[in-house]
Amino acid sequence: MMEIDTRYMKRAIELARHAGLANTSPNPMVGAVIVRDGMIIGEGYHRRCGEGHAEVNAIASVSDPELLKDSTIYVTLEPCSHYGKTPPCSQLIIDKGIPRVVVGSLDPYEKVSGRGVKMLRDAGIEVTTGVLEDECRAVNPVFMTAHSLRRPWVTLKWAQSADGYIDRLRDPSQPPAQLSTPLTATLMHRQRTMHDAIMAGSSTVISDNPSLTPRLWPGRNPKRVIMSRHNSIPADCRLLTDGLPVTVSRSGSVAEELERLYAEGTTSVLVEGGAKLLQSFIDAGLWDMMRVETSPLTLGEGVKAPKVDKIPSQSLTIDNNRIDYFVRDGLLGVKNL
Ligand code: AOF
Ligand code: ZN
Repeated sequence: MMEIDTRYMKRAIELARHAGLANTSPNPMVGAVIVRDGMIIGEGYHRRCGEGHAEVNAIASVSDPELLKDSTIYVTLEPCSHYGKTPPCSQLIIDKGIPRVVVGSLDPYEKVSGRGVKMLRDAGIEVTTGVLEDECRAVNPVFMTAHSLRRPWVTLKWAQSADGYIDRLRDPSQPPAQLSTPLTATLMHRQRTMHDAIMAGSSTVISDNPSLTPRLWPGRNPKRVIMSRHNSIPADCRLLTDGLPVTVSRSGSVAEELERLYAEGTTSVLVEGGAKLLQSFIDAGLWDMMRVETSPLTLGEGVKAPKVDKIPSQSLTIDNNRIDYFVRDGLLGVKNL
């Protein structure tokens, strides 16, 4: 049985990944497969936040509902037990008379967290848990991290010169030093679409006048957050005048701001600078991934890049820029980011 369960769970994981994080977030990517008599009779995955869960789509794909009464459903994540944007999948499984459920990983989200499995078992359904558990968790490092630590996943991102500066010394009338390339900038915009929120400090807003939108990549606009405890932001800056939502936060510490963001349902935040704000996340140990892009250009003097202890990174080179990905110690599923 074990080997067979593993085979179908692998397929469910494949389906889960079809969706793409930018489409499902803040929800997880989830896949489901329905098997009867050694044959797959239904498949589905969660396509987009707010739409049907994986189980709903898999069940809907089965040609004859009678077949469900003698089938097994494989799901990468514990079926939900709560009324969220959609009704509980565990209830649907019970109503459809599916006699066996195989679950990859439990759901750390507090409204579900074990209750889905309990609801199924209480209804007399045979439930097997923990099949390819690590692989299933690794599909959703952001969702798993956010709900286990009860704070959003934090990505820190900056570009620096070969001699370690993120910008030259200049006044706001001059443009920022151009350290990324057109291609790496486009990829950064893709990263933006994969986060629920983008954050910058007030000094960066004053000096760079950024938009913080993913305009070079199709997809959603994440929430925009400016950390501004002391400074006032120029009323005519892009963030305040482009008509898109923006929050100016007066939180006293980055931990306090993460708490506020998690409470409003934000599961990931991309921190784009400046150096002081990035350093405060590093010093507090509140980060999961850092993406550091190093250009071959030298600036000679300027604003120093944040300091990172020597930890291993995975690197790649695009154009002539090296991009290092640092990952928090103990983080799960990182190879899949
Ligand atoms: C999903 N897709 O396939 C599964 C999920 O607000 P709702 O109703 O969409 O519920 C979202 C929660 O449901 C999510 O945080 C997770 O705990 C659970 N399972 N979610 O988006 C799915 N199975
Ligand atoms: Zn569900």
